[in-house]
Amino acid sequence: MLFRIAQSDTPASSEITPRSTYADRRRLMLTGALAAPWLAGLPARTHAAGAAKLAGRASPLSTTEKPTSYKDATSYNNFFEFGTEKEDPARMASILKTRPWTVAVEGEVLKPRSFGIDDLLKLAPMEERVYRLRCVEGWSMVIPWVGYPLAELIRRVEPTGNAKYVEFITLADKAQMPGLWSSVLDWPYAEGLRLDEAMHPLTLLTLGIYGEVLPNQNGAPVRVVVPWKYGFKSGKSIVKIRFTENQPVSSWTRAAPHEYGFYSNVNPDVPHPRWSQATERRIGEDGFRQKKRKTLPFNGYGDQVSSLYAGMDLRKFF
Ligand SMILES: Nc1nc2c(c(=O)[nH]1)N[C@H]1C(S)=C(S)[C@@H](COP(=O)(O)O)O[C@H]1N2
Ligand SMILES: [Mo]
Repeated sequence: MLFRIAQSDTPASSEITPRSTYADRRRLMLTGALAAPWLAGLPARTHAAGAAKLAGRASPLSTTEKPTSYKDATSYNNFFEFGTEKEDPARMASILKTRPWTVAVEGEVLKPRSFGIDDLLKLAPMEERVYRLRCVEGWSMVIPWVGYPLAELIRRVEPTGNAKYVEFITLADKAQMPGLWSSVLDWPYAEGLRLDEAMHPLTLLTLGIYGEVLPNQNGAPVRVVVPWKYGFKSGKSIVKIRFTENQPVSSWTRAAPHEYGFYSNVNPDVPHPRWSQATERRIGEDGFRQKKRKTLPFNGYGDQVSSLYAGMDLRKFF
């Protein structure tokens, strides 16, 4: 049984959201535009059966690129807690219990506290941010994420003057996550950002995609999305957010420090030791003669974020 989000919990601003046309336009043309339920003002039924709606107001920070299909975005995933194959999370993550759920916020903050998932759902007005996400493996997607800036949460816990970094710890429960029996990574999956990166308006505390609550395979019930960094920086199913003075060690850095640095900004000029990062494959465009896309510095978000790294040698701090 999937839960419903009570209307009264939903911020008013999210109720005036124009329904975005994430639909695969080609498919739309094939099935006939008039058949598209959202054009008739009816709820879209193209997604997960019974999934709760989670709307967000359209954001000027969204890309105008065509979103990846819902099917691809929810069936080609990295979520190693459920296995290392791309189709494992969609097959295995349905057993994850996402309620009740709490996120403990601790460390260098004046007001440490736990947020229940219902607290997080009404903490700030929901926005829809259509962002590119590029995996370090060399593929990318465009996904309409629903959430609000992580800065909204950070402001409420009041970081101390010692807080320089934010660490994200994600769920590690062997009873629900078969991938934890493998030692491919050190569990729990941990990631980190510098405080100013975490406070950046693009960094999204994410609770939904495509107008619905997050499917489990995409990191339910709450994850972060950091669009200018490789996908692994965007931890899923977060249970703890810790503010620290010292730079935390991420799971991927611990596993292979010369391959995955703390920053992991998308950078076509810094190849992964085992492959180039100059181009990428957009999921859904994998036709036989499909040309790869050029990878952009900071995944195309350079205008907004390059100032965070002024004066830094991004080859050294990869
Ligand atoms: N907890 C956890 N978070 C994770 C991962 C993971 O294995 N475990 N994989 C990361 C990687 S490598 C990528 S590319 C993105 C994929 O997000 P998506 O499946 O929603 O597209 O999630 C990231 N977050
Ligand atoms: Mo990734």
